[in-house]
Amino acid sequence: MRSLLLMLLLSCWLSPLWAVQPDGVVVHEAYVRAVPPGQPNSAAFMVLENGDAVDRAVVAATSPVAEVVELHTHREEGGMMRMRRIERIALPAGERVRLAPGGLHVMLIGLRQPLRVDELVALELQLDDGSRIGLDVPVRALGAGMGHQGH
Ligand SMILES: [Cu+2]
Repeated sequence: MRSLLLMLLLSCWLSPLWAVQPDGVVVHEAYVRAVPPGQPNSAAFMVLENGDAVDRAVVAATSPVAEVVELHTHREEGGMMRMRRIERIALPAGERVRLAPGGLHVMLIGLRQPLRVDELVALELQLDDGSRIGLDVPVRALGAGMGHQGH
């Protein structure tokens, strides 16, 4: 009986510690845009959820399917939406950041192979704390009008 009481006390005392333990960064709804053969570039989109209690950022990405992988956003310049390379994608503590066509994306430049629908593309994200997130991202077709023009 005494040990049971002790266990109950311990679990009550420990649970707040578990609650603050970081969940880290979790990736949801990741996909890579399918492109016709011969098209040099594509992009990966996803929702990044920072379950951590501290701000994080994606600082780099790599993939075996592209010569170069960059972090990009879109900015309006002179009435035109243009892609710009950025150094990092900020992931504020406890928030979700959506990478989507027309906004933030992971740019795949110089594709080494065609990207066919339903194939999986290996993609690794590097965070500012040095940790890496390895993903197998499915290739999806984007609807008309969602085009992401190459450089
Ligand atoms: Cu881009």
